[in-house]
Amino acid sequence: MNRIVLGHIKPDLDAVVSTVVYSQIAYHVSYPEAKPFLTGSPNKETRFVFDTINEQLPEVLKSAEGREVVLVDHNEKSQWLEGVEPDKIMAILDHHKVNFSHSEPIHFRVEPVGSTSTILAELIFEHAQPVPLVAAKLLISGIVSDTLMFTSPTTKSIDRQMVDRLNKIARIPSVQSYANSMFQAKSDLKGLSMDEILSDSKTYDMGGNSVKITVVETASPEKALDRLDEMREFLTENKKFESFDYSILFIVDIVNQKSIVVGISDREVQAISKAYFAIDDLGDGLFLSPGTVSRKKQMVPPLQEYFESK
Ligand SMILES: [Mn+2]
Repeated sequence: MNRIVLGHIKPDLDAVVSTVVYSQIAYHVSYPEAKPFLTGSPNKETRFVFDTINEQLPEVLKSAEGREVVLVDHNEKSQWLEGVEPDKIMAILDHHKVNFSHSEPIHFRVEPVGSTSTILAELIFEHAQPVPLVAAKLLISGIVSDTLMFTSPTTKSIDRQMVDRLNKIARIPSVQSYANSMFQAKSDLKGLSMDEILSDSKTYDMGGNSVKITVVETASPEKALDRLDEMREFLTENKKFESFDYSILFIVDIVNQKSIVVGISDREVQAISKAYFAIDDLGDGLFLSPGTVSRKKQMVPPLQEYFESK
């Protein structure tokens, strides 16, 4: 088959799960069939889940050139794999802000829910299709990962409902302790390069400034803080090299629901201290932001507002 299904670049677990499950169910839910590929190397959480479930990961694809594509867990061009062509996009399933237009009607389903895995689960149930055991386990993993076990403010009640329904098939004895092991796997930074540790970044235009927001989600912030100097150095070099105006790092403690915000130079420190309300200055360019876990809902809006009113 020439048609492929892809997640966003720097794929997270939800993106990978969505491509795999999509390829298994597309035909049964009247979507275009497609073969799954990875858009980059999988993170430790993703490896843990696929190892635990004993499912093979798709191969990494370097370019989508010449292929018809289905996009899952993203729609914006900045997130596409190299070589994706707009008029070869056949379908999109996503839960992010829409920044996409197309000259032809395509399969397009975007919902404000906690994960793309949630939407895939809905699709299967709507079509009254049986859920394969592996798909049920993968989808639970994707939902739990993106919603941080339902603690992220992006969580909707449908996310919990889908996990409950899927677990009638998957029969994971305790989804909470399964989630804890996923988060532990994600927090293990041993043997990872800075490029890998800091791979979860997105760049925004904020009042004419290019602002890069990098997120490290961890169940053990101390492991991340051990490598703080390296992180600062990497982000400083990266900012120079890619000429961003600002580069801000959030080390998110997903167990205790708080972030340590890292300013890599004076201008970032100033922006952080002015943009965020109720933030504790810990000194040395570090700030504590209680309750902050979601880039989309909590990190971006205050900064956006700050830069636009500046
Ligand atoms: Mn997602």
